[in-house]
Amino acid sequence: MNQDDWKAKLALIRDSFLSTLGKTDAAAIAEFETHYLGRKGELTLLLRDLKDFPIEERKILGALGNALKTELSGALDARKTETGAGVVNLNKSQFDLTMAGYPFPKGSLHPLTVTANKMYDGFQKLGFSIAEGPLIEEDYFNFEALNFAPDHPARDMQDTFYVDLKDARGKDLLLRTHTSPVQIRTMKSQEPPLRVVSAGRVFRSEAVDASHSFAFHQMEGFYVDKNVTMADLKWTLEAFMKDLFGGQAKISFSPSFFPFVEPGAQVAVSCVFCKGSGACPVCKGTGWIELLGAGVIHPNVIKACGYDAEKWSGFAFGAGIERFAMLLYGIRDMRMLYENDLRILKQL
Ligand code: FA5
Repeated sequence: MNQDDWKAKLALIRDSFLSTLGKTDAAAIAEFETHYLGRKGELTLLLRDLKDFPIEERKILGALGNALKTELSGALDARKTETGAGVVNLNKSQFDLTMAGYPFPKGSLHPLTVTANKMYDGFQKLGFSIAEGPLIEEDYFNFEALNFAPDHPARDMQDTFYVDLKDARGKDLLLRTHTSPVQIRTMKSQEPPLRVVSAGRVFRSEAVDASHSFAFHQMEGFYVDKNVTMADLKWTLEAFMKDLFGGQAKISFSPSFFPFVEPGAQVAVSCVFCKGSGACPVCKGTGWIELLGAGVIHPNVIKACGYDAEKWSGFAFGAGIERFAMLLYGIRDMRMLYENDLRILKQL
């Protein structure tokens, strides 16, 4: 086929299309469309023949063919509107408009995410900003800069999962055992004063029970400024807990040891399940649920981050997010938070 033959065929298609379109009614319009514009329609096949023309001719003929396609599609749409083709008359249709619709199952945030968000909100109201840190961590950030000497027995407090890869200092990489390395990373990269919280997953080689997991979540918080004391820590945590749990929650501070704080404390909240009476397995008969460790940042940590320990001081805390979720949602067994049983999640 030469150029002229191709053009003549194009003109024929145009004439035939336009002269029959006006006579085509709504019932026949789909067939009409397939005949000319469908995958094996007349115009489509003619356009396909363009592949046999030299490139320069193909450009010119292709433009003509595409222009006709646009023209015919427009005319077809106008005819469809005119004849009412494709419009469903709901009053006369087979649809039962009184039938109830299908419910769409709605997704929602996981209770641990909701809890972390509530905790973030509480601390943001107190002027804290958010930071993040990696899950695979270096010994230096997870232990050494936090005042754990290489052979310090306190390293055994947190049974560590090691990764079979070395860091730049030649030490095995590890899965972070707590969120405290974020303190070091943030302090090393920013100047004080700092007020920061950071939530995320942590890992410990621990047996699983109703209140322990081997992969759980913590929220770290710390405040570094001039003259920060234990009193600031107590005030901040009490204000946060009152906001989160309401006025009725009682909070207890008891002395504790962490190498990176001095003094250190464990903070517990009165058990919501037995109302603090102690007659319950969740708090193991104590009436209190341990929520977090905290204390005044050890001067060695302040120094390890390059700050002047005479000038700057701070407090830090690390809270178990699962424990907060258990209290907020009345969950007696932490494992329920990981099983993702929709019957449970939908109730929360
Ligand atoms: C720490 O992890 C310290 N980094 C906290 C800290 C930060 C102290 C800053 C001082 C200054 P601890 O191991 O106690 O501390 O854990 C903190 C909280 O995590 C606990 O109070 C508890 O709420 C939660 N937690 C600890 N172990 C588990 C576990 N296996 N499963 C679930 N939650 C846990």
